[in-house]
Amino acid sequence: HYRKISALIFFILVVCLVVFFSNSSRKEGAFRSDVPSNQLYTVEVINEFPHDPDAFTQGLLYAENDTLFESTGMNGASSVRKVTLQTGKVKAIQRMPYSDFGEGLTLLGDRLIQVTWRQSTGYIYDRHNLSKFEKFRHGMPDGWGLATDGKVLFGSDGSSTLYQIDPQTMKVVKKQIVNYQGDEVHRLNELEYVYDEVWANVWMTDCIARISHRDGSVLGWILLHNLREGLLHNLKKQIDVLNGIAWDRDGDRLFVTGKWWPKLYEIKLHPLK
Ligand code: DDQ
Ligand code: CA
Repeated sequence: HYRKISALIFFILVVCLVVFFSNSSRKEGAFRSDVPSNQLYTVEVINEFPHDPDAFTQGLLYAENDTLFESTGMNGASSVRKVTLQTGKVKAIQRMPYSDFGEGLTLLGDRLIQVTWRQSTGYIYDRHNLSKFEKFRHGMPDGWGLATDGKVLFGSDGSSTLYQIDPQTMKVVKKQIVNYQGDEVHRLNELEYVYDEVWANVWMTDCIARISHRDGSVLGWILLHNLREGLLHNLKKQIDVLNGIAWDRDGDRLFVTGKWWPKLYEIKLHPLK
């Protein structure tokens, strides 16, 4: 009798596990095995630059003249900074109060716009001296990524929703569920507007999703696991996830880095053969 019950419990457990794993693989577009190869890209490293290994990178953007702006997170270590591409040197920094956890960052005209993690608030800074203009509330439950096409702000909150925010009122004007062939893509993190698409780091993966802001569909996946492998090779200090995409529109250069990564990479995409 006892043996029968334990066999039954074992059987139920196996069924649960099978259902759980088939469900999770169905939902996570990033891990499907039936992705057409013309939607997959690998990256070639064109250049390596130093990056502050104490920067818990949450937002990254290219301004001009080899200058990047970066937002960093962690309570007590959050900041907005202006960084020289070639040296990784911090040229100017605005530190945030301990209570603030810096997240996504974007540049619209002279205004550097940053969201914070859990307060549904953000800050606007003067791009020239990083002085604070104002604090605002955004309509997202959480603040993760931020980008702009020059007209609207694109925002993410760690879910599968891509938000569009009016930069004048800071109100959410549109929400889209990001999906890959109908399956939701969760944990959207740092964002960048590139080639009229919205690119998103998927949190805790070495993947970037190329999202259409027209309908939220994922057009392709960029696979960047080779960067982590390169970093782990000669590592002195702990690193965290891939995070931070920047695009130099005029020079058509792409940059990526990660949280506490000692390097920032200029990359080139190649379709997977
Ligand atoms: N996020 O960037 C993915 C939105 C948050 C990452 C936070 C990871 C570190 C947590 C440390 C907790 C300190 C409050
Ligand atoms: Ca970015």
